[in-house]
Amino acid sequence: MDTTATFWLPVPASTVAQDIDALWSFVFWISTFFFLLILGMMIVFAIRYRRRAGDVERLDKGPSHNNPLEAAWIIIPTLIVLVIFVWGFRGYMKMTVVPANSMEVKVTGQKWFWSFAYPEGASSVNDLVVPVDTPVKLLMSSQDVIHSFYVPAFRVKRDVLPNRYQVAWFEANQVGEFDLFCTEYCGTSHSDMIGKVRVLSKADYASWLEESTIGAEGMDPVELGRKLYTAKACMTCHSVDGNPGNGPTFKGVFGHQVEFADGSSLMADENYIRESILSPRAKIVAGFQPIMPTYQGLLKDAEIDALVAYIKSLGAESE
Ligand code: HEC
Ligand SMILES: [Cu+2]
Repeated sequence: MDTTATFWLPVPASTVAQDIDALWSFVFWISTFFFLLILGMMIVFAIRYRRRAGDVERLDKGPSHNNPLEAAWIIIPTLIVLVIFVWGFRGYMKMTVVPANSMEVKVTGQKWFWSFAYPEGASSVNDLVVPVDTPVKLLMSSQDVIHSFYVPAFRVKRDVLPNRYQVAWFEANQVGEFDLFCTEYCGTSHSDMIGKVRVLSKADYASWLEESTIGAEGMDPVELGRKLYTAKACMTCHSVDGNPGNGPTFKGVFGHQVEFADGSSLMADENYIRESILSPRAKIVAGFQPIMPTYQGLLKDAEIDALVAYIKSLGAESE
């Protein structure tokens, strides 16, 4: 089995990749062959049968048709497209029918990041972590606009829509890191939705899952908040080191006077943090765009408490 990238295609790192590549090569080389054949004949004929001096009276003397030749160019291409259809349809069925023993990961696309929820409550942002040699079913939906989930090495691509689930599956056949893209290039930052699929050995995956399972009872709220800060993608817009990003830094926010776009201001307390997470549009911090998505329905109460505790702890550190 060839598992390296070629000039044309990236590493075939999933169980369907070889099939798809073989069909792709078949179509590619058939097309190249006919392209060269037809173009070559056009050039040869144009030269050989060009109009020469004294040719005028020969114009009506050519053959009107040729039955064997016409039959050949109907039958041969029909057979070729039938082969492509049957081959392609089999591959399509294989890619569409999710194996019954698949492990399920919930994929959420939103402006502008991916988040993944695994069995046993683990979660991750932008990086999808999966075990090798295991069929993985992706149950995908979007919080806002259409996104498109694409892992070239797996030959898997699927649009991710709001208000309905889309399904895709793959089985990675080698350990490694593979690019993950959003290919819905109709908004400013889909092209920033770049991540990795990290394929781990089964043992490594099991320990990763254990480490990443959050919301464990009795966990220190600040510690839980720190994990949620990464797991729920707050870190894509908010830093904790004092530098503003797409959103204000969390450092020193708590207990400080926040200025809003409408000129009003308020001292940031627990309720303000909570409101900022659940209804980000209620008050817009001066100097920032209202781009924060609402986390209504995405965070449990205990998780909001933990985020508040974490942001509070950052306020204290800065003083
Ligand atoms: C897509 C970018 C983005 C993400 C993701 C995001 N935020 Fe925000 N957030 C913003 C922006 C921009 C503002 C300032 C504008 C506003 O008030 O809506 C903001 C404001 C805030 C504020 C008020 C800050 C202040 O200085 O007054 C809090 C608190 C906050 N976000 C918490 C969170 C938490 C917690 C998360 C993760 C669960 C999160 N945000 C995820 C963009 C984001
Ligand atoms: Cu996108």
